[in-house]
Amino acid sequence: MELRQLLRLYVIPDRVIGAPRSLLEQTTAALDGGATAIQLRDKHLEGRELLEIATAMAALCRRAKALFFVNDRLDIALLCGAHGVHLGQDDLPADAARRLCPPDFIVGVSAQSKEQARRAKAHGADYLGIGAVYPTQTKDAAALGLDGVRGVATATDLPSVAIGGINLANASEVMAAGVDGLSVISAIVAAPDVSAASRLFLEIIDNSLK
Ligand code: TZP
Ligand code: MG
Repeated sequence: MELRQLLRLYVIPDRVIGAPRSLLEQTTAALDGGATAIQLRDKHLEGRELLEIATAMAALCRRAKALFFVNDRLDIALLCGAHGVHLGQDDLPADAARRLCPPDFIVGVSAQSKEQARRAKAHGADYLGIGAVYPTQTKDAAALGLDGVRGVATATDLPSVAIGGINLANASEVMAAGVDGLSVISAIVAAPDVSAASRLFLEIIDNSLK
């Protein structure tokens, strides 16, 4: 499947927001519900434990034929057998990361503006994470709004996912802003039924792409 299609429902498990379920339980449930990509994003775990969890998450994703990404940590992404890494504006630049990666490794970059999107493409990024779309309690990030997302998404021809404050009620309007998929934390991992929530998101996303 093409990268664009594999980015349709990009779920980011979270130890705190998704508690009491573990990262692995959240991953399994999201994959059962049809998540097409999973990202390990944890700003607190040390390398050893992160590598152990990443390796287990990578195996679950491979079995489900979903993509697996590690946020920030290229070293962990390369070591655990992830499909790629996701880098923010303060992380390694994509072109530097590329020098350490095998050729088919996927490098995703966060972009909040057209300029950042164009630079990410020039540096060899494979896809963009665009956001925050809406204000969210999950991360202190400026909200771009739908017009802002549309501007960043159309600044390059890279596949893109939107992130930030996305829920079942606004999912279709976010898709209509021109992204290829949605990246979601709280509306999925804090839902009573993670699989059911994933399934509902995927249905909205697939309907938007028809
Ligand atoms: N980057 C921009 S907003 C955000 C990240 C990691 C958090 C998204 O979380 P939620 O709970 O889906 O709003
Ligand atoms: Mg980062």
